[in-house]
Amino acid sequence: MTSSKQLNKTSKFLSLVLRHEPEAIELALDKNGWANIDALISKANDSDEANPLDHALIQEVVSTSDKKRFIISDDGQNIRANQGHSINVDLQLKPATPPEFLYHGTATRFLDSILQEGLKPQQRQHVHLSTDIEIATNVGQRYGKPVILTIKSLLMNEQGFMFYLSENGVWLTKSVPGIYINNH
Ligand code: HQG
Repeated sequence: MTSSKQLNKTSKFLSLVLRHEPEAIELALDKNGWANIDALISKANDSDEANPLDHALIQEVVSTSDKKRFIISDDGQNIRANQGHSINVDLQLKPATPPEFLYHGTATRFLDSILQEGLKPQQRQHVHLSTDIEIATNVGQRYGKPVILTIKSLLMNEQGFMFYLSENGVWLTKSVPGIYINNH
């Protein structure tokens, strides 16, 4: 059994190379964000940054990830992050109809700017939204005192904005104009 500290460290490492900086270990992702697992293991173990990585540890991180951050391809050869990328990958997400409201957790210090210019994806490819207020609160408190924004997602969708549901249940959209945001 691997310790949760070790799993957490490896999960952060996988997030870094599969979402943000594959070049940190000279790893190639395909256009859909997949990395070959053998290549990932060998490149990770050649770099100083990583814990020793092997198939069993990767499998354990994937299956114990609370947010199901990663997915292994059906043939077992490849792995990718389900969402959260800053690099430009095509996850081939299908447009989906969102519920009437979705929630976005942020920090109070961002509020003025968000209400003025809307929600932007910042470093990532999408704005991340949740059906669950508790999850949104946890997301928001990563940056300070959390505040939950209610997004009129169905109305947005009816007015032409596309929504996508990631493999791990996160709702994604390109941006949210201020008129669709309620600050309570
Ligand atoms: C804020 C984690 C000022 C936005 C989580 C957020 C999530 C603005 C921050 C996932 C703004 C970006 C994503 C504007 C947006 N002015 N601030 N106009 N528009 N912001 O981390 O949604 O654990 O890129 O509110 O669980 O916090 O990594 O996005 O506070 O699902 O798997 O700019 O990351 O997942 O922060 O988090 P992020 P996020 P993992």
